[in-house]
Amino acid sequence: MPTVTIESASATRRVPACASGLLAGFAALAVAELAAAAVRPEAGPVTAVGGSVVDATPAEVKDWAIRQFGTHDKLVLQLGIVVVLSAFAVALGLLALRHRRAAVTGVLLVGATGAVAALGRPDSVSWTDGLPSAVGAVAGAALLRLLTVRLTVSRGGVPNSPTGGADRDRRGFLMTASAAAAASAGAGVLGRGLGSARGGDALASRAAVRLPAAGSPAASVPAGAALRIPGLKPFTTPNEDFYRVDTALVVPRVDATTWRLRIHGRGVRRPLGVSFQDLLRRELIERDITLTCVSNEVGGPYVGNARWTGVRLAELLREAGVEPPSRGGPADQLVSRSVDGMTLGTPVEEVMDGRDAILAVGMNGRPLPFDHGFPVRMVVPGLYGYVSACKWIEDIELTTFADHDPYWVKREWAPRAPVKTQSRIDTPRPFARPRAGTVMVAGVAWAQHRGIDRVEIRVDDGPWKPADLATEHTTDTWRQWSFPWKATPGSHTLSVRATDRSGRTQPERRTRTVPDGADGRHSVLVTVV
Ligand SMILES: Nc1nc2c(c(=O)[nH]1)N[C@H]1C(S)=C(S)[C@@H](COP(=O)(O)O)O[C@H]1N2
Ligand SMILES: [Mo]
Repeated sequence: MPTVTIESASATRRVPACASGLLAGFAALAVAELAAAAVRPEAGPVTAVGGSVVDATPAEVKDWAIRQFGTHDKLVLQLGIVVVLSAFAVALGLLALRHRRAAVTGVLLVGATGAVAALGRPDSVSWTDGLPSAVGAVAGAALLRLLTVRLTVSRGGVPNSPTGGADRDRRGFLMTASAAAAASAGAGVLGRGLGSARGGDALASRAAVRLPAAGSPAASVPAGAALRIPGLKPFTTPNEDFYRVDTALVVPRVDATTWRLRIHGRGVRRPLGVSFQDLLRRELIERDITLTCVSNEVGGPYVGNARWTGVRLAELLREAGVEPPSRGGPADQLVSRSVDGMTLGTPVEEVMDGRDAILAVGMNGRPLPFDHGFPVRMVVPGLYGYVSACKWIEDIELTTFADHDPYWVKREWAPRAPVKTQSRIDTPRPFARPRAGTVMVAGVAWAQHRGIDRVEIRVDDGPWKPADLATEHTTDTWRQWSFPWKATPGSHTLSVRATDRSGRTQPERRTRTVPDGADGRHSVLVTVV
């Protein structure tokens, strides 16, 4: 039964072929990771390809990903890339059975894609960023060749190891495969270790920061501004709980001792270069400001309130000779750029109109956490994060809206985006089952830099009734509210709406987050028992 023999022989070769492909892919990634640790952690293939995918993702899909996976979106993306790479690896392993040279070339091509992605990243500074993918691919290709030589069909159409040699071959394959797996694991672990050790200078520089007392401290939060109601988010968001939204697959670790910020561009009469120490030597201000993401859905979690310490951005701009457009300045857009190549565009007028636009060095009394922009970030009250809150900032260019589209504006988001008036019910939670009687409904409302004047609650289709507003701290912070509800048994929908100081009440109609923030009212369905 010669047919059966050949069939089963090829089946027994398919499993090791798949394994060879996977091992080659694993080795390629591990070696690339090790090389990236030496070159630049961000130049690793998964990070580089991931970054390119993030940049190419349409706003709709990105918002969907943020909704589905929240802050885990980046982990999901990287796992996705590893899954796709594994599928490629298996396919190439199988291909190697018949067309070994094509399969080896395939590995090199995948590596070339990684190298091109790494070199194309906005923060790529040198051709060496292409090395990790290239070196990894060469290692993977070599291993694939080595492992599949024994599996390859000889010219006669039967495996080139006749009976007797088969055992020896299997043993040889297993030994090579195990050695390769062990070496790859070692390279991967070593690479990761070296990669995090590289951030050592940044870690040490952050640990050494002593924030001087602010010359202009924040007003203390009035007792009546922070309600204590179970389930209501605290007035000041702890750093650990503060939402994080950015495109960084590897959080930049910037060494504050070598960090510098450049201010230059149109209408800048005296370009400035300032160090972290320069900033700390200036008068520091401390302000409570609520930051909101434009991707926050109605009722969503991407809003937080912190006490920011830093220098007045307008003051630095004036020292550089910048005039706002209303005083004849030629630049109407301030483009901030981060160390990872992100660009954000802020209206110069707003930054210089007297509001507390801050180059922040501190968050809730501590140096900025790495996740939130260490050593320095921008915060501008009243504007969504994507048009104001540049983290890991290193460059400020004065330009115009006509001349420059920053990152998000190139991707369907509006060039100008003041925060929309919003309110959220924190408690009861959706689908909660409170007992009949008085149920405390509570939440927050925000209209940064305008202020909240009224919050109202509606039960089902009943009339809007005023909620009790907590004391206003400043117009730049959110405002808590509560509403003692006489709950009767059954299913009920609680809705909230806020009115800001300009007299605008949140509209009923919901709009999408793209292009300039969601509109509409939050509601929660509960069953009173
Ligand atoms: N460098 C950099 N800065 C950035 C971003 C980014 O992707 N990269 N995202 C912006 C967006 S969309 C928001 S909402 C805020 C979020 O700041 P947080 O992560 O500290 O909450 O940072 C802004 N600054
Ligand atoms: Mo955002």
